[in-house]
Amino acid sequence: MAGHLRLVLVGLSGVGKSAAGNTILGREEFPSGISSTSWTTRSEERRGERYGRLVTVIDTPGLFNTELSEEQLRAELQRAVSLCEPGPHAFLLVLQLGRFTQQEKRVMETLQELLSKSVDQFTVLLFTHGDRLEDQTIEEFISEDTNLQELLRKCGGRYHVFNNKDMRDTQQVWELFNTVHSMAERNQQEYFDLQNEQDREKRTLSYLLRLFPSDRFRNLLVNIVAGSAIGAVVGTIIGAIMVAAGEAEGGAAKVVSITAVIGAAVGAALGFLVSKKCGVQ
Ligand SMILES: Nc1nc2c(ncn2[C@@H]2O[C@H](COP(=O)(O)OP(=O)(O)OP(=O)(O)O)[C@@H](O)[C@H]2O)c(=O)[nH]1
Ligand SMILES: [Mg+2]
Repeated sequence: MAGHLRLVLVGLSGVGKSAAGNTILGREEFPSGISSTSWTTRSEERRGERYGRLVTVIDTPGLFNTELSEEQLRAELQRAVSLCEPGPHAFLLVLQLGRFTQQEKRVMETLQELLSKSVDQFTVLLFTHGDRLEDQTIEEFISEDTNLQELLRKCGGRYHVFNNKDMRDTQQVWELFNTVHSMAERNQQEYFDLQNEQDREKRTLSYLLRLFPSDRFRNLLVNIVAGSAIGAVVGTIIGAIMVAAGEAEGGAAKVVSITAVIGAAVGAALGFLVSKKCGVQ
């Protein structure tokens, strides 16, 4: 990974994204606090030098933010990505240590809808309020919530804990950088390229559409499915009658099962014709 590290902070409102950005940069760059004036409503870029390397940090507005519409939020997130051209090495999905809410359960899906499916491959969970842990370990905290474990699994098991009230603790920043570094090495691409990801998704969609090109082909598929369903019902009935008849005669199981299979096939063919005639499609 080249010298310049690029990180985008994302997450719900008020979880400590801006505070985490300040911890990473080692100084108060982003307004952070509980007053409404410190709410982040636009993506902001700040740069600094840490451990001899250039670091760009992008702070973003909170997801499910009541101040912004979904479209405004999408635009701000996409702008965040473009603020760190050619693309971020990592999205730091900030969660505060505490209850894992319904909104947090949906946070990854929301990010994927707003940006791209592949966001999870570039995401590290960043827990703030590390000072709340007290005697508990982060592993114990995670083990108590299956939803949180699920989210963590989606992010390749990558996580870190920050105590933003102790900015002198530079070890926490160093460890985060190491995780981002090894993630970038393991990913096929070193950084998230939004244009590339969106193009790839479009290509997959057009490939699928090409697989089902014409209305005729789609109608044929529907007729086959409808026909098979009708055939299966008819075949089962014929089979059941034959089995009952076979038992009454005391055997001939082979003949009975062959007849049942033929019954199903005839039923399927009939079903197909009937569904076509009746204009299922
Ligand atoms: N004790 C403690 N407080 C923290 C920690 N991280 C953040 N806070 C506090 O949490 C509050 C919200 O932090 P912000 O950084 O403004 O949160 P945000 O996610 O940027 O909020 P929005 O921009 O509104 O989405 C502030 O009062 C911070 O001081 C932490 O690790 N420990
Ligand atoms: Mg903020």
